[in-house]
Amino acid sequence: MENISLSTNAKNTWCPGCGNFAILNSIKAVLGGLIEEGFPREKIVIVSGIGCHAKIADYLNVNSFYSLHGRVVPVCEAIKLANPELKVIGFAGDGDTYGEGLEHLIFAAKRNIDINIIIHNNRVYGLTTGQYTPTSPLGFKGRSTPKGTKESPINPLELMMASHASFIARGYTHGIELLKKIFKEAIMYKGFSLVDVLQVCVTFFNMYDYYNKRVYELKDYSPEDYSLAMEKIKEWDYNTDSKIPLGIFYKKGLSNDKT
Ligand SMILES: Cc1ncc(C[n+]2csc(CCOP(=O)(O)OP(=O)(O)O)c2C)c(N)n1
Ligand code: SF4
Ligand SMILES: [Mg+2]
Repeated sequence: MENISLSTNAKNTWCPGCGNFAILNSIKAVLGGLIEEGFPREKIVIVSGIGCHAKIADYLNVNSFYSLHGRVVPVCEAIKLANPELKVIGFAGDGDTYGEGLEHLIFAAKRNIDINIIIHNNRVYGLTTGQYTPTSPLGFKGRSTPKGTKESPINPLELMMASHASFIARGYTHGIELLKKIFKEAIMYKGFSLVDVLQVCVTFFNMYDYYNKRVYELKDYSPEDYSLAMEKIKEWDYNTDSKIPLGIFYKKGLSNDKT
């Protein structure tokens, strides 16, 4: 049996307390488990964008492709089309994929390409030091909006529902067990899967207190019901004080022919 270490020698430069550590540790556990069960490590490929999240490619010892800002999804699609046997996982930022490159996400969902996209949704541009993104709340004060943004955020999960995504989930970086469960199911799903992770950026948008008071896990819930999924996805619109459901909102029972 292979000695499964997915760590690398790269120096980690994320800020102490950054939610990206939870994503890294969860994915290491899930991929390590898959490899232990016999899935060939060489058939796993990860793709990252540009941003703090993207450094995950340096910290995970599997095949990886560091792409361009906003271009995680087309690179994942191209790899999958070139070799459908590969398991392709994209790690993207909220600025990276809900802003620049959003059209790729919509079409990958619509076409049901068999890739897994994980969004480190810290609702801010972390690497470039704190500008607003499509998921920053109304009034967000950052480097580019010192008086507060006048735009309301989008709910990316609602957008994914409207784009016919087959698998839609939300995780949170404070709660690694749930994150592992969601990642495993999304990675094993045959079809397009999107996991939006509320990833706290402690330096530019520390939302731990806000999230900790509101998050709850979906239980006794059927993810195959489109209307119910839409209702749950709309429960929190990224702006309000409502509760924030976590888990798998939607999962189509039968996926189409992917490629
Ligand atoms: C085409 C292009 N546009 C803009 C940039 C500058 N840029 C680098 S990272 C970044 C934002 C990163 O924010 P996000 O995707 O949310 O990732 P995070 O750092 O928060 O993980 C921007 C605008 C770039 N590198 N390339
Ligand atoms: S700036 Fe934010 S997202 Fe980037 S490493 Fe620091 S805490 Fe994490
Ligand atoms: Mg971001």
